[in-house]
Amino acid sequence: MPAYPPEPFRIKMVEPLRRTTRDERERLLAEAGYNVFRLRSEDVYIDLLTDSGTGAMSDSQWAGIMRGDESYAGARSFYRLEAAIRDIFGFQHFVPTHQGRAAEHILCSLLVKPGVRIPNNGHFDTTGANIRAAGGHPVDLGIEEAKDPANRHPFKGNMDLEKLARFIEETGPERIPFGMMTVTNNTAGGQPVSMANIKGAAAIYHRYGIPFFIDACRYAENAYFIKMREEGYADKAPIEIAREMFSLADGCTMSAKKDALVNIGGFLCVNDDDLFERIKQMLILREGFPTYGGLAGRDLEAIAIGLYEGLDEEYLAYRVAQTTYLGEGLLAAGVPIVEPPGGHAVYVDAGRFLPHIPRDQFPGQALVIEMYRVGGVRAVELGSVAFAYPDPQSGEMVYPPLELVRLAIPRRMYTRSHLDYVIETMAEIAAHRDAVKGVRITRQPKLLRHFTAEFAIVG
Ligand code: P61
Repeated sequence: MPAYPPEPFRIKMVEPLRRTTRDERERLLAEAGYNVFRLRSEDVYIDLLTDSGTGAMSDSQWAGIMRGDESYAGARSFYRLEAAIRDIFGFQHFVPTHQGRAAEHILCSLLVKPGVRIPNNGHFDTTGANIRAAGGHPVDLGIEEAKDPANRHPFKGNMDLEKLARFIEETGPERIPFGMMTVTNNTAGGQPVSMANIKGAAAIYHRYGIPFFIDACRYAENAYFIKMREEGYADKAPIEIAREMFSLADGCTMSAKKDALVNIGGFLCVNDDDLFERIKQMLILREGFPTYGGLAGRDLEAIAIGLYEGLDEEYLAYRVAQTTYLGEGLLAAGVPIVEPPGGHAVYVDAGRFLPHIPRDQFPGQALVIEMYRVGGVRAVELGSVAFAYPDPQSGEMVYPPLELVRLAIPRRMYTRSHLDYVIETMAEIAAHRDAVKGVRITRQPKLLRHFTAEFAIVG
């Protein structure tokens, strides 16, 4: 088993968890239309649905909540956050937003016109959906190694730089209003991107005059991986690595619900003065006045503190070790995962784990249902339910490379014994996996269907 460093904190407040019986869970699943997003959280024992906004805040952050300045304009908490963002991210301008997708929405509504294409190493679903909603096409250009779950490439989240250059030549830079890079690459398994790769992508974008935006939500975990895995960074602090990453870009979108260790919040940064003026107008229309942008003053305060806590090296070492512990534990229990384990989550390769279930019966969703049924553990499908879509021309289904189920670890929340329980649950499923049945969709919306779709068990 890999090393599991003791938690660099102690517990000051507890939240009771309720165990349910298997019969209860069977009934709750049926009532939820076999979609675990529709379960009540109090019916979930270990909730690995997401690491987004689910972590525990520190005593300093809670103290910050009390100090929050709720003035409509010019709040002290805004200036505190501005100082933190300038120190770490270094961009000229920023606006707070209520979460990451609001930053994406503002950026896309200003820059994406029908027919444009936006490259990325891997768009997350909200980013892709915001680009599509504005009439553009998101394009993923991750490296080939990311398609092989057993490949232990140290920077499996990287962009394929040759593909990027070719893509720009073929598309024409005039049809690419901006380019992106997501750190860490969530869709590829929470895998990091190397500094060399970010530098390479920035150079290509800038050669063609294309503004470069980083989707920054797990930037601190990415910085830690660079420190551990990339030559020349071992002696640098994560904050220095982060500063270098952002110095290469023209702006970023950020969901503070991840590496800023808060329950809600986000921001959008840019260097361009004109674009910033337009962003402010759109922000006022959609989110709020530029010094609070859809958040309370206390939220801004908690983000300002959380940004630094999220970059703390001891915290990051513990954080990444937790994910590694869960990932290696699952492998030892005979559960195939995307290797190596990512920063915020372990991604189970449900296609390989349940090979008897065809893709159109959603092996990932089948596994998510079984995890809840057996152990009261909630995970999220990130396979064909989340990502498959009919080709606009031929109408044929376009499937994502892998059928994945993500076990995301909320920050500073679960202990090692919770993770052991998850490993035991998965080992139990492994013992009867041939009996797990596929599902079909009985109801679905047009966009982001995995949130609300309903399912029925096949056979
Ligand atoms: C997550 F099932 N992620 O991973 P917002 N970029 C990236 C993200 O990972 C991300 C956002 C932008 C979530 C929450 C989530 O279908 C889902 O603050 C790389 O959530 O708006 C969010 O940030 C958006 C889970 C989002 C989902 C959409 O769990």
